[in-house]
Formats: sequence, structure tokens, C-alpha cells
Amino acid sequence: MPIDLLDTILTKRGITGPVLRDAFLNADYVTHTHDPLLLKGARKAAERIISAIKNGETIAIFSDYDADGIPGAVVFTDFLKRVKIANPSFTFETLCYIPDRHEEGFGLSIEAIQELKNKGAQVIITIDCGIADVEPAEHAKKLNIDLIITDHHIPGQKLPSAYAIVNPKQIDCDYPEKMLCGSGVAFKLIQAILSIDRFNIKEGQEKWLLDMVGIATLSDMVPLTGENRVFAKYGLQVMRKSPRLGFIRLLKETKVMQRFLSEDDIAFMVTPRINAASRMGSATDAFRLLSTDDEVEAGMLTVRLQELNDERKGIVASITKEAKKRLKAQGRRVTGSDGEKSKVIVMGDPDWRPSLLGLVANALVEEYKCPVFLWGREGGDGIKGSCRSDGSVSVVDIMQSVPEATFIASGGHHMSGGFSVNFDSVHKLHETIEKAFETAFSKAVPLAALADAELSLDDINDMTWRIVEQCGPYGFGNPKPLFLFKRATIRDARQFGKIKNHLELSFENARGGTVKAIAFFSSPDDFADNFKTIGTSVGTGLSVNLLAHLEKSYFMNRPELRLRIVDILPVEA
Ligand SMILES: [Mn+2]
Repeated sequence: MPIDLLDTILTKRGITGPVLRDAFLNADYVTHTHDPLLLKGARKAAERIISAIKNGETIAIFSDYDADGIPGAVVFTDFLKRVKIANPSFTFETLCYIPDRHEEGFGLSIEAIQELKNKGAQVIITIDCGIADVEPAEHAKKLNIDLIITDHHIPGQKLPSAYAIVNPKQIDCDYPEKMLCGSGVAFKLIQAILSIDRFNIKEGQEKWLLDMVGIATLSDMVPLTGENRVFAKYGLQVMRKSPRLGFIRLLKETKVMQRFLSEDDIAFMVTPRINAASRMGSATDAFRLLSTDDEVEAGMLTVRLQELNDERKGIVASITKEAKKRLKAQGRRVTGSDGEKSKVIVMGDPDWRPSLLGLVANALVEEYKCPVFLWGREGGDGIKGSCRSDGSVSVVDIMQSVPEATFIASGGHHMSGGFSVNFDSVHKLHETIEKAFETAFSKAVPLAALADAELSLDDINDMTWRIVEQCGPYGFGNPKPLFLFKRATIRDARQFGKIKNHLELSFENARGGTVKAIAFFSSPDDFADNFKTIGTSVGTGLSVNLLAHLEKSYFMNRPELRLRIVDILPVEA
């Protein structure tokens, strides 16, 4: 092991010097979160909400329908519920409104404001949306509703004339953390309220809301650095103990062990099901699942979200099938069948839902072993797309190698990203990205060079795991450490899973122990050429260079350290 593995990982991430190191390693709720009143508009918004609470007004929460907005709505309605429990004489009412993704689209609308007015709303608080809604804000004003916008999207030229706007991305907002997600901003407003009036709520009680802020932070692709790191870390801690009936039920149903819950469980099990609600059915189902106090409702909604998620999987499968059909018609061959490396896949259809394309791209990358760019369109939104890399080139590098003004917006990291384009430039997109791919490919750094450290198989132990754990949670802005194991000798290889579509390799370390390495949806064919040949004659003692992440599996309640294969490379002569 490198003399100081922790130091190596931190340095690789640019975390140097005692202050940065301390903030990263000991990310702490008290020390490493900022004063909420530094957020522009927070004091004004907090004071208005406090008076609404005390005067018995009707407060409406209007949130976005995704896995940032929904937990944010839960955070705020939960908070108001707690205020009421702690102050039984208070008479304020709470409403919650989450628009329909397909019927109403993103953000506030005049109709929604009208409906909330009809139900008696005097204050509307938006979560994860609203910063672009100039006209609806005008309408709220006309109706004498005090609109408080909390958002994290980049403000446009013209701001809505709301009662208050809380958004760290406002140019004249001095708040130090600009990259909060929508739920994060909503939580900061709650902190602001509590810093002025605690409403008999015990010091620190609000930390119980961080399970929802954590889900949103992990789901919304915000960098897990700075204050977001605190929210993700504490969020996971609260999630592991969360008493929410629906959340507990959902975890049970998806076979995730709550007390060992990881950021991967959120990414693969929780976020897709929350998002399935608005994509395939109603966002309110997810909101109710996360906020219900009723055991029966928790059970019913879990089943509902499972069904919607299955439906979503069905649509992903049919788009994948359609894409493969088109690729076949273009004469594109699956890599591995002839050893020929494909270049880049660019494809789209106005009928494809952008929100599902990341999953389709994943499936295509698996099969074609090349970067994949897919676009689609949804509702009134423009053209949006997702991209995934096979690891050969960073999709961010590809997107940065296109002529300026190709994308309206683009972002992501090495392996995955997203973009939006004008309808006019979508026709040339294929050609443009192909050229960009050539440029990026010629400059691409081999994956092995990106490894955080070189380890030996003897280093797979609890000490190394503790270091890896210490640097988590991982995600956007803080990728999992990638380790290179040189000249690792394969003792055994097998396919596992119901339809034997996963690969498990066993390696032997110097002490005669076994180290397992797995890759889901893979076979020996998927990796470098010389490895492919062992496909049938496994256990031949082939020596390879292995690139992998270290992870802890709790399968069957047995904690086990194992490697997650990223790539298998030939040993250089
Ligand atoms: Mn958001």
C-alpha cells in the first residue's frame, strides 16, 4: 500500500492543506455549514413565514416533481407539522402542490396559483423551482399572495417579482455555497426560521430532516463537496435510522438493509422509484410515501412505486430495442463479436423521454463499448439528452470539444453527463459529436492513469476500507477511488445471477486468501482482448492488470469486502 493511502486519495482530489482536509474528513453539521441568514432573501422569507405561522394563515408548498423537489416538499411540510405539534394552539394550515410533469410541466403556472388561491393560500413557498416564473409571480401578486421562491437553478435576465427570493445563485447573493440542491436551499430557509424563532423545537431536532435533504443532494447531481458533503454524510446517517414508514417499507421491498444503506442504494433503488412516480404516474405518490404516518398507506404506495418503476423499466427496454434496431440498420456491429471498436453512438427521437435516456445509454454502452449520446424531448421542454462513456474518453471532454453554441447547456463527469440543444442544431449533432469524439479521443488519458493509487491484493482489508469509507459519500464531484492492481492472477472466473449475466473473478493474495471481484452485466468478452481468450478455460492463472473500486457487500447479511471491476487490462510485456 502507498505509505499514506489517505493522503494519496486526498491529494488526487485537490484536497490539500489542513483546512480543506479537516472540512473533508470531519465534515460536521455545526462547523461546516454556513449561517443561513447569509442567503440573500432568507431573513425576509423567514420572517414572513414566522408571521404566517403565528397569524394562522394558510401556507402552500409548491415543489418540483423530481427527486430533489419531492424530498424538499417533505422537508418543509414535515417542519410545519413539527411546529404545530410543538405549539398545539397554532391554527395555520398547510397545503402542498406538486405539478404534473406531463400535463403542467416544470415550475409555477398561473393555473396552479389560482387553484392554491381558491384553497385559501396566503403564502406560497416554492421548492426547487420558481426562479424563471415571472408571469405566475405577477399573478400571485395580483391575488395578494406572498410568493417566496426557493430555488437553485440559475436565474435568468429577469427575476420574478416575488415577496422574497432565496437562491444562492443570485449574482448579488454572498452565500458561500453556490451548489446546494433545491432541498438544500429549502432546508437552509428552515434553519433561518429556527435561528429567529425555535417554536419550542429542541435544538438540533431539525437534523432529522436531513434524510430527505440527503436523498435530494445525492439525486440531483450536485457536487458532494462543501456543505453538500455535510448534507450527504449526515443525510445517510439519518436515513439509516429514519423512522419514516414509507421509506422503511421501500427499502424492505428493494432488499436494502436500512442500517447499512449506502449512496449506491439511493442511486440505484430509491432515486429511480421517486422519479418513476412523476414520469409514469403522479409525483404525489412519492411525496405521500415519504411523508405518510400510516402503515397501510406506506405499504400500498410502495407497491405503487414498484409498479411504476417496472413500467419505467419496460419503456427503457423498448427504447433500447428501438435504438439497437436502428444501429443494426446502420450496419453497426456489437463490439466483441468482431473485435472492432465502435466510435461513438449519437441518436435521438422527439418521442423519447429524456428522463429515461441515461438508462438506455447505459445499456448501449454495455453492448457497443463506446460513448453513447442520446437525445429526446418531453412536454414543452426543448431537446435534452444523456450521455455515457465506456471509459475510453470522458464525455465531458467530448462535449467540451464541440464548436461553441452547439449545446445550450452541458455537464457531467468522466463516465456520464447531460446536455440540452436547440432544435436547429440537433440535425448536425451526430456529425458534430463524432468530430468532437475524434479530438477528445486523441487526447484521452488511459483509465489506468486516472487511478487514485496502485494497491496490491494484500491491501484488501478493513484498514483500507476505513480509509475509503472516510472519504465518502461518493458521487458527483467526489468519485469513488479507483485502484490499480498490477499483475493480479486470476484463480477462477464464473458467471452468476439468475441468467448468469454477471461476472465474478477470484484472485489469490500473497497470504493465500481469496479476493473476489465482480462486474454486473458482464462477461470475459467485455474486457481487453487477451482476457477474452480465457472465457472458457477459466482458472488458468492468467495475470492481468485490474482496475477496480473497493466496496463492502452486505449480501445475505454477511459483510464482505470485494472489488468492483472497472476494467481488466493486459499486463504490459
Ligand atoms: Mn433540483
